[in-house]
Amino acid sequence: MATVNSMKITDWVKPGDKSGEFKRQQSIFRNWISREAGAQFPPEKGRYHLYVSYACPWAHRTLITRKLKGLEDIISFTSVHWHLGAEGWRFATPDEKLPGENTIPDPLHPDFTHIRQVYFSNDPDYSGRFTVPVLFDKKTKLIVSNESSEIIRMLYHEFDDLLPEEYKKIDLFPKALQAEIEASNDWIYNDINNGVYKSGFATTQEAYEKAVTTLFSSLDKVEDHLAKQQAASKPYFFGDKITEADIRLYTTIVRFDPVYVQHFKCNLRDIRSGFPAIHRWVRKLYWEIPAFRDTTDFEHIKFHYTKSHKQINQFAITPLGPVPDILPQDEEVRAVQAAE
Ligand SMILES: N[C@@H](CCC(=O)N[C@@H](CS)C(=O)NCC(=O)O)C(=O)O
Repeated sequence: MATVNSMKITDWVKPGDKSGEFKRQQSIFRNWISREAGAQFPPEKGRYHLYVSYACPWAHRTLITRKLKGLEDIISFTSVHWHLGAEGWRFATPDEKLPGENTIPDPLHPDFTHIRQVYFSNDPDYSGRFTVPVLFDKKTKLIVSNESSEIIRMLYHEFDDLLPEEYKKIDLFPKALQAEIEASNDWIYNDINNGVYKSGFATTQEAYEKAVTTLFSSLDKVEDHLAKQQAASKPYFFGDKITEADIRLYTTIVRFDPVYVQHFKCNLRDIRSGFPAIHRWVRKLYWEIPAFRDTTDFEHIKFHYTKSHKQINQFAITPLGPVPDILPQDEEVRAVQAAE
């Protein structure tokens, strides 16, 4: 059985930890692509590769950003298979037909079967977790970064010299909003993005209740905020342009009803019946912006969580609902329709 710091890959809470709380580890590879002269990792077309999983909300951030910034021909990517087993993420085999563009064997290392081999090829003594996303430099064969919050920021402007004007001008982290975005990232990460995991992986009642009540009070805060924005005809988190705040919140919200409500016990309410402004916002992104819809794969998402986390779902049965995974923009659940 594979171990990480004497923990099994599938131990989400350290065995014997009396708090029962899930604690996410820090990412280890923290280099930057930079267009400054002499940079170790300069922006170049075709040089970098993203290893992602369509299931993973952190990796999903990088796929959305890559597409919003028009970097499809500049940065290649591979998605792993949706199943996370005892050896961590694995690549699809050549005979497997899986949904999602580029869910294929590792095109850079045809003999690699697992993401862990990419980590060990950089550091044979690597003792952290084998997480996605991984931003890989094909030229030096080095991992640039395995931290999604930093990878997305490298994509905002470092490649701009290679991009046409229409993409160059897309600014997902505008100066005037940076302080507000940073402030919202802080509580949205702790309470919502990571909050669903803290709720789902908790091994004590206390740890679960603390996480789930914090999660829902922060969802209420998001609901109030988006309702005010929408009342002022501003569809996105910070106005009428998409920013990092939308990307980071979306990847959790789009998974909420299909997975987190039942699998992670985040069930005080669901989005479609309990948070009208969030529901409007997430559907606008999904249905109107291809960078969101085309990178969202509900089969990877549902199968990954329900068939990988055996300690939560022993028989790996994937619930059929909710139906549909996401509602069309002009349709509401019956109770909402009736109330209208
Ligand atoms: N801080 C990292 C977290 C990434 C992360 O935890 N990814 C999960 C998938 S959702 C993973 O690969 N987990 C595998 C493992 O922990 O063994 C980031 O944001 O890039």
